[in-house]
Amino acid sequence: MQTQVAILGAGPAGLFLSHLLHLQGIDSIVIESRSREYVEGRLRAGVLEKGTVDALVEAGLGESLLREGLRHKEINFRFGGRNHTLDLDDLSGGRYVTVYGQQKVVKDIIAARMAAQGKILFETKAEEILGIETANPRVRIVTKNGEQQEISCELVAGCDGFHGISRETIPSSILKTFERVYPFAWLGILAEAPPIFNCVTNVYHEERGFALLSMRSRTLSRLYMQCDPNEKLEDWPDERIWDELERRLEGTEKCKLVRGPILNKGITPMRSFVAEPMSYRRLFLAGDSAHIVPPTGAKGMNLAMADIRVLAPAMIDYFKTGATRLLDAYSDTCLRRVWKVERFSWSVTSMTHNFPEESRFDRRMRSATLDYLTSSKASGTTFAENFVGLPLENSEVQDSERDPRTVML
Ligand code: RFL
Ligand code: PHB
Repeated sequence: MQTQVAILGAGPAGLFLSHLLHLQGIDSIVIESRSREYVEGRLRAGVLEKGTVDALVEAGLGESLLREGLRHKEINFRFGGRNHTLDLDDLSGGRYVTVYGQQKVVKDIIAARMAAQGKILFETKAEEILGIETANPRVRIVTKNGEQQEISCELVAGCDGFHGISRETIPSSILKTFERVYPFAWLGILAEAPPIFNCVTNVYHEERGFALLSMRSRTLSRLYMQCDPNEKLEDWPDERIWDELERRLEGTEKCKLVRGPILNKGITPMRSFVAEPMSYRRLFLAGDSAHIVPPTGAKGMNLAMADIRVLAPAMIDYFKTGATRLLDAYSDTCLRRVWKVERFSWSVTSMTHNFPEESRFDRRMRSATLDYLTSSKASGTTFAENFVGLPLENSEVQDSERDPRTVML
């Protein structure tokens, strides 16, 4: 098989890239180890930055998103047993976030790719990327029938998530990784129960720790709380989950969760991770293959889409003009913003989660930080600017600052 761009992974990053390339007449093949049903059903992110929504709409993918997405102009913090609301609209100059499930974004893009006869090879695993230092790299794949094949291409996009194979294709003498693993995980549920607040609510309880109340619709709640990373789902029968969520919500300002059937449960470990550089010769990493953020700031998918908003124009420029300037700058351009988003996600996590072996003093500091955040316009503005999404513009790196290891050939 032959194509212009081989894309590993049919998550939001890989799918969006293949769609944007197609709009400019550039051919790609997406290789995805899982089935279409699995990818479309995978429950994950839910909060989209305005820049992500605008990019999807501009690419003709906004029909359901604009109809079903819930616009949130506020965010709640509940601590000390009371709710405090940040007015994102006011603090960010009229910007907001949209609640729309990641699996719906994935479904929308797959539908558009299928309608355009796009090539997505489901249940096909990318095993190895070969010849990345030559003008014609190849991806060795194994189909669901166990058949081995090769895809030859001009460029490779590594959108295969944190556990994919792309990142390791970069020689170990060049690849640098930065990581922090947190001493807690998130237990997340999707429940058939109306949300009790009309915006995303971060809860901090000095003894019990973090909880998050979000939603997918007016009748579906998406709820999370910090738990021990070694706990298993079997340790958490439904009643225990509801009871624990309620404890974290207790306070002077009363609120009562509406309990309903739990449709989905999962435990997610929490880490911060960045790989540098994000490109090597003809390989370009995007999304979770290059960086992971803890989900507290709701940034992972947005960061993946932001990479593609830089990568797609760079690839298009290369195929249309032969110029490699934008591709050569890709890694540095993205990393500058990636580190700022890492900082935000790490700081919101630290501000709202209890860590083992900390003192009562440390926990009071956390409550004081939240109090400052929700009572100071300066602090609220900083949060809002990051939460609605930092801009992409002005981040292009000058030639003299560029990492020479990322240059294509
Ligand atoms: P994905 O979505 O992991 O897709 C990678 C795809 O690559 C496939 N793959 C391979 N295919 C072929 N051959 C191989 N060798 C392969 N190896 C892997 C995989 O099957 C998969 O389909 O990465 P992508 O596209 O970079 O997208 C990243 C996002 O999925 C992720 O960052 C977000 O879900 C993170 N996240 C959130 N992000 C937000 O922006 N807002 C949120 O509100 C938000 N909430 C969350 C989240 C993630 C969570 N979990 C479960 C980690 C909440 C949670 C609980
Ligand atoms: C979600 O709705 O899934 C969600 C909301 C806020 C977060 C993370 C996830 O920080």
